[in-house]
Amino acid sequence: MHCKILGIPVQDGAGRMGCEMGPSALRTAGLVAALGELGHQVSDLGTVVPKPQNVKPHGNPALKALPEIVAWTDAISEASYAAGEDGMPIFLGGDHSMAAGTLAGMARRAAEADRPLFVLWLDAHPDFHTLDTTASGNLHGVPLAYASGQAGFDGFFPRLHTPIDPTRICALGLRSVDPAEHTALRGAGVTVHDMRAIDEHGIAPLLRAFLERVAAEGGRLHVSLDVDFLDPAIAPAVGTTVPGGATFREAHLAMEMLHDSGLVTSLDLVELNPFLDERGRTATLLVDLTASLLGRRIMDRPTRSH
Ligand code: 5AB
Ligand code: MN
Ligand code: MN
Ligand code: MN
Repeated sequence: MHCKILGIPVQDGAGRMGCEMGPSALRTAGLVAALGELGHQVSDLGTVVPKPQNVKPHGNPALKALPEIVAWTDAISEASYAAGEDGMPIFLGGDHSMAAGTLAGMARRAAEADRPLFVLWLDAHPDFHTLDTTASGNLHGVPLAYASGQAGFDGFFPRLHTPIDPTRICALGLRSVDPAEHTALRGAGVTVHDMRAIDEHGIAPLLRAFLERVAAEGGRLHVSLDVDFLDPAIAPAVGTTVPGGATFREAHLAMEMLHDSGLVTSLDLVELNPFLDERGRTATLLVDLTASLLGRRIMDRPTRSH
């Protein structure tokens, strides 16, 4: 596999500063070496730079940094589209607003290859607000709604080449959903497995069912991993901690299953705030999870799980 690493140091979408240090922390924690040790070719494509542009004022007075995030989204869309020509792009965030661009770029790539794009959204939150419904105004809470073509972004965010079909999105690990997001997720037909579902069924059957669908439809799969998917006890370096997240083994198992599926074509690592970390442990955990997704395993397995 040719892994293409792209740094996206956006932090204006989050409520607090620090995510701009995320790409540096992930590189410092040894991401390139970890992937190299698994036999992958790794290219570091460097860092995305935002493309400033005129954005008209929006009616929602709560919105924060709209022109900045629009500038990032445009640049990220183009850069991720370019990176997605071949190999496996790994996007190092950066707050989750960057997924507006990575999803747009990967959806455009998939459409050109005549393949449906599926999204696995690993997060405590669905990030399914529109510019009109967000109460915090923090734009890391909107990328999934934007990329799946929900109303209200026209004339503000860059026009989508290919909106992602919301029924091809699976959100796993949710435990903080705002009322407007709840309504919108149900209306759009997003598959949601909240933490309760993981508690009741285990993460494996929920993920397996989704992966079987992706395979059956010949899809590509983009994985968006928000640090707050993980329990804050193992991943403290995030501004939006919510108790009751995925455990160390649940997260690794998900990554191991994703690897075995052979379906993953791109990955976001987002919301790491190194200013809040404890001696790099969250950055190190993210590197280890990425390694599991790219083939690191405890023991050889006689058969694939899919
Ligand atoms: B994250 C909240 N829904 O809109 C909002 O960390 C949280 O990228 C958004 O998932 C969390 O501010 C965004 C309350
Ligand atoms: Mn453009
Ligand atoms: Mn998120
Ligand atoms: Mn989140």
